[in-house]
Amino acid sequence: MSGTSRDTRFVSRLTRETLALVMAGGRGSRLMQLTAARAKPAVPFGGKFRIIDFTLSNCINSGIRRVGVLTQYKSNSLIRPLQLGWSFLRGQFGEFVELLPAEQRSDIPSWYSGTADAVYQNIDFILEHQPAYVLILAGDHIYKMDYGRMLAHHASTGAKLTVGCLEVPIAEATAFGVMDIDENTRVVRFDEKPRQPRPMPGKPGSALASMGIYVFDAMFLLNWLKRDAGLAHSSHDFGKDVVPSAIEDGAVYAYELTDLYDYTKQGYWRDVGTVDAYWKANLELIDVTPELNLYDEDWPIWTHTPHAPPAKFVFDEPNRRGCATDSIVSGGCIVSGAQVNRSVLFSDTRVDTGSEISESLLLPGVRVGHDCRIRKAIIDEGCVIPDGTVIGEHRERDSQLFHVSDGGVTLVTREMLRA
Ligand code: ADQ
Ligand code: ADP
Repeated sequence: MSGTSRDTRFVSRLTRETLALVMAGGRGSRLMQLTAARAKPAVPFGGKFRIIDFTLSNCINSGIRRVGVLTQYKSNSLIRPLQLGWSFLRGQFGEFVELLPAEQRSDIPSWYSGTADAVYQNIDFILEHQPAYVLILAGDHIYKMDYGRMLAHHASTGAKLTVGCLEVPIAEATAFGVMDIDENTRVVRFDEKPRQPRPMPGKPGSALASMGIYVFDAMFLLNWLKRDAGLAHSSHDFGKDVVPSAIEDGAVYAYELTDLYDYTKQGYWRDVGTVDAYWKANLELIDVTPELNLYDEDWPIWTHTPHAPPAKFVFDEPNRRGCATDSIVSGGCIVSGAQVNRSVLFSDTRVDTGSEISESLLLPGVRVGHDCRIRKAIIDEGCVIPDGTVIGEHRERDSQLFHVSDGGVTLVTREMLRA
């Protein structure tokens, strides 16, 4: 037992000496019109959360309480939710979640060119806090991860840089940084988005993919950022430039994502970067025992919760039950004489008499009129769907008015309804 408590203190020291930087500036263009007006990390997810809440909750739950959020594209969409939901760390104990908008770094006139440049332009922020370790994270993935374990791995291998990774199907690996590791988990090769990804030894169907998250020794990071900034041919990106060059120093190791409660299993992780993947990851939450459990009290997902009355289901005369089955229904929703099945109703949505909703996501504030039929759709924030609308039954007609994904999910936004 004494070994265990020593290990715990060893990890808590590491997390206390860590500064996390969450990169939240990418556009996420494959989410189509969902990111026309907001950054990908600000996209609503799971009924009441936003995508970035998962990364930030991982930090807090891991005991990392010094967090900077680097924003760029549509930073306004992140400012309000972060101020409202994440200002409970007020800095009294040196704990904070702080927004770092790109435009504040006025001595460098350009916008960030790559992820390494984004961090380089915030070098003063790192120097100010003097961390021993810098944890660089992406704000646009849905996952649960104890970063303490990754830090412990970093410290025990003697790494200068540790790359978080996971096993992915080889067919999907072209979208990732793909690495080879030796028996000590040292990275011996790293290819960013390779055309022909190399399989893992003995596992022809899988590749070891970078999660795009990194633990750096702070000094090592600062040196690399300065070196990379001076290279004219560099795109100043961690995956493209910094990691592949740094492995030549021999001090780059890999840490594989494990489940929070079962070390032998890979943990839950989803890139919700496409309309289909976003739709699917939301619907998976409805499963009886979903892989991503939002009800786990040991690993709570924090968010800004708007004041809203409880959800309400109304029996509308003469004979219409208002009900939702196999669904997630958030605060402020009213389902009146309508049938909702296998769907996620985000905060403050209304569905009126005679309407039928299935396999759909109604984002915050959506209003669905009466006698609508909506199937396999994502209805964006604030849309007002007129009475009698049918979505998801005539693909050709839907694609003229809305966006229909390869997987047949219809995305509807306010702009499309206005057109
Ligand atoms: P990509 O998925 O291409 O590859 P990238 O576009 O570099 O990721 O963005 C990484 C993260 O940084 C995202 O969260 C994005 O929002 C953010 N970001 C991008 N540019 C930014 C900027 N200028 N300012 C602030 N934030 C910014 C990366 C790695 C791969 C790895 C995948 C895993 O390069 O090796 O496999 O992530 O998804
Ligand atoms: P996707 O994964 O859908 O292609 P990303 O968020 O990964 O979208 O963006 C692709 C690249 O384009 C990233 O390197 C990102 O930083 C860059 N990018 C997107 N929007 C902007 C922006 N407004 N300013 C600067 N870079 C951007």
